[in-house]
Amino acid sequence: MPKSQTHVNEIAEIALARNPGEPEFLQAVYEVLESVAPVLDEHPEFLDARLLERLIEPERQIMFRVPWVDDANTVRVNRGFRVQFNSALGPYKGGLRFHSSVNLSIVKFLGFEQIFKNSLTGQAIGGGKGGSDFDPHGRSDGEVMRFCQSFMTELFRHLGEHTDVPAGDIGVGGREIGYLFGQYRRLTNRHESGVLTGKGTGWGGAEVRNEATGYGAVFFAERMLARTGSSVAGRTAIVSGSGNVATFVIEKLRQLGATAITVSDSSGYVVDEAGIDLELLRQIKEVERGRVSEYAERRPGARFVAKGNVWEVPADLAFPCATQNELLLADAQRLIANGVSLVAEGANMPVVPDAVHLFQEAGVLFAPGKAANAGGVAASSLEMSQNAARQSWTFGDSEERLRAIMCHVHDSAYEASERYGKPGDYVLGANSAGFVGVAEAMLAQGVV
Ligand code: NDP
Ligand code: 2IT
Repeated sequence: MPKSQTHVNEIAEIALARNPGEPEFLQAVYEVLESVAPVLDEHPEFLDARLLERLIEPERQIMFRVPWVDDANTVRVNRGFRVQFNSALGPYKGGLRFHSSVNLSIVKFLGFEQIFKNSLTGQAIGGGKGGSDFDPHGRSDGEVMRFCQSFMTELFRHLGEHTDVPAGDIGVGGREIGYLFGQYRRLTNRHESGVLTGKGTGWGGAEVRNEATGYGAVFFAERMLARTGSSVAGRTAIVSGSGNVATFVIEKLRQLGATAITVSDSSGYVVDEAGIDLELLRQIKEVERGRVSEYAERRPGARFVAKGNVWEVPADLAFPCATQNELLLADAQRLIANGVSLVAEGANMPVVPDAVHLFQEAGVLFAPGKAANAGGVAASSLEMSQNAARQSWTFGDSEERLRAIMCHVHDSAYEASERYGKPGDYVLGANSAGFVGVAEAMLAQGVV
């Protein structure tokens, strides 16, 4: 066995021994380890410096109590997390997730993915992630505000524009970022715009940050298709989720002449063959904070399928945009049988490893999340630049910069897939290109 492969196997064993009971984190680590042996063959200095062993160990992990009082005057206690994974390329950067399923394994998997994603963007941002097991569903604005204030009352001491810069993720959107920023400002007596991204455009937020993850995923898909002489125009798409990423995937697909026909949430999915009506969806999800089933009730011709999943619906393109491990092997078999030609991960790690392999064997174009959904964090980095320079750029200029970054991410991943012997394997390409960027920085900065 080549030395590189023996080393990778040793690192996999160390990961398992050090992180028992963390299946999502181990899944994310193994997926990267599967790609990096050819990089170590080319760069034995990475192996000698034991960079992989350092990479899988977060620089710092913070866990804290978040006490708050609900509307019925009952005391509630949640757990808060921030995993500051790697700062070789820049301040820790990555979102906050508020969802009942959040635990250390999930925050670590997300933080680990973020290192490679952020490296791929070419922006000066390190990797981190955080969140809480707080469930915002059904909570009043006042409850969400009090929770955010309590969360920030502990987290603020670990943040800073040059230290760690959170943003949104599942359950954390513009409303939550507003409350978090307000509390940070009160505690520090500093209007430090660059400490959080995803802010409102009237108070330091950047144009296109809100749209960026979804738009970026479609730009990435369009670039993949262009390589094969095709495009999204005239195609149908199935999209899972109905939050930030899903809605802006749908919007950009429509602008480019494709039709998205599904959305979902944790209770089921909606099919609307005429194309999802975004105005109605936003009214229900963002204004009323309701469920996708209400969309089907109000939209003639649409139907709601309780508990099913969108992968049952035939289409040309698939964009999983809800959560991790939401597309299983049987779903991949079904999609392939239905003739899907491209799958792009808007969410982080939504497709299980066996299903990824099956898509690749079947010749389906497959875009891994750490490349396809990098537009969100890339636009966050643009927001940090604007905050530092006390500027704000126009929507058109910002969207053009986002498109250019997604082309760069695509081309870096594609070129790395060629270099390491599997042209068009974007998993190999994204992992290896992302790894080389951060590994070179770590090597240059010594054993720290
Ligand atoms: P939102 O909170 O805006 O939306 C999440 C959507 O996914 C909701 O429709 C939600 O339905 C559904 N969902 C969440 N968890 C589950 C679950 N366990 N089972 C079924 N459905 C679920 O989040 P985002 O759109 O921001 O994030 C979606 C994905 O994209 C996540 O994987 C996130 O990490 C990733 N991502 C987000 C970025 C961003 O900028 N926001 C950037 C890059 C990646 P319900 O309301 O029923 O829970
Ligand atoms: O998964 C992700 O890349 C995000 N949730 C966005 C992170 C960010 O800092 O904008």
